[in-house]
Amino acid sequence: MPVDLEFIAKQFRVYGDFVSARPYRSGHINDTYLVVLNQGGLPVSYIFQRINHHVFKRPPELMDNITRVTGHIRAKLESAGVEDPFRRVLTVIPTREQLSYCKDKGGNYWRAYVFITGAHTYDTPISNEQAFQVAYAFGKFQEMMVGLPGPPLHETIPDFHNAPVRFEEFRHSLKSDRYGRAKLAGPEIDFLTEHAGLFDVLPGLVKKGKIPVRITHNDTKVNNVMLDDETGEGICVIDLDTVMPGLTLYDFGDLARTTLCDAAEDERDLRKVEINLSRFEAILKGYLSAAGGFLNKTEVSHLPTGAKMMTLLIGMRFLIDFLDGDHYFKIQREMHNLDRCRVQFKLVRSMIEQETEWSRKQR
Ligand code: ADP
Ligand code: GN1
Ligand code: MG
Repeated sequence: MPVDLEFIAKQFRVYGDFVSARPYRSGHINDTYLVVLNQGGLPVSYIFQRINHHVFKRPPELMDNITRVTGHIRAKLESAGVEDPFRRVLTVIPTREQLSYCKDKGGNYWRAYVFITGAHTYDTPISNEQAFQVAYAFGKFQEMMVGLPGPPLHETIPDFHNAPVRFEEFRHSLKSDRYGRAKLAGPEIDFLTEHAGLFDVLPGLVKKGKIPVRITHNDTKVNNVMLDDETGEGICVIDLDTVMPGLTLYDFGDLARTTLCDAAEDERDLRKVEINLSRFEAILKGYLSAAGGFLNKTEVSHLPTGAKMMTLLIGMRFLIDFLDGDHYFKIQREMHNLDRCRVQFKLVRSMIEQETEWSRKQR
């Protein structure tokens, strides 16, 4: 069904005549559009997103989380006297009925955000400084979540980073092999099986009370921080669908996965997939200078475990989707999910090789 963004836009409290709408830098799950309205001769941009309700089964709960989280950050920015709070936190635009989302005739859920001007996201960092900025922004975000008042946030995807549960999913997919694809992924299946012990480390530490469950972002890809075009500063953490209870090490891990190497997540030339030691130093510095004040000792000493575990986990999720016939992550070509999986597993290998050096940097 074609998307009628002019109609969708009318449901929200935005003013002006509809000018245009186009798909805008979408990730693997939701659909993002840039909508332009004419406000008294001035073109004004907005971000509209269709929430994937097959993945996020309860969009109203998800939007409740986002409203609370963004409201909390905004209050903090305002009380600190920050000049441009509209660029430093997502602003949810309400509908005419004062809801944070609307539902279209096809049963799709939509939301609208103020467009953050003068800043961009990058799919891979182009410098250590950018990596530092992204790490710092996610660290600050976690720090701000420490004092979030009210009841626990909704779990928007149950067991999202529960690696042992995900590993069971993998075993199930492998066993049923519905698309006959397991034969194409022999080395990846072996690699995962060999390294699956990594998945038990963090749950073990939680059980022993050594690391706490906190409120975390859970999708800390490098392209989920907007960097200011002029200063390069990481000004706004976006993509808040998975903000919920989690481990800080998940966030550091996904941050490491997407910043330590300049190759794309789906790079086919695996020779390009090597992690960069000076990047590790940059994210360590950025993350700890923001989050070091509240993390406990075990969290800090297990940052490398977080990096390996999350990279292996995301690689496994790509592999599961490949085995299951590519129904979860959007793909642009055949074997896309297997290519993505290969990159993640190569990253894990490279992380293991560099671990001794990492520990030196951590001291
Ligand atoms: P996805 O879940 O698909 O990754 P995001 O929420 O990260 O969706 O948005 C996709 C891209 O759209 C981002 O990487 C960013 O470049 C851009 N974007 C998202 N929200 C805004 C905003 N409020 N202002 C400007 N650009 C935005
Ligand atoms: C998905 O939507 P996007 O592209 O930001 C996925 C993340 C994965 C990521 C891998 C809800 O994120 O968990 O780490 O792809 N989001 C969901 O690139 O599954
Ligand atoms: Mg994103």
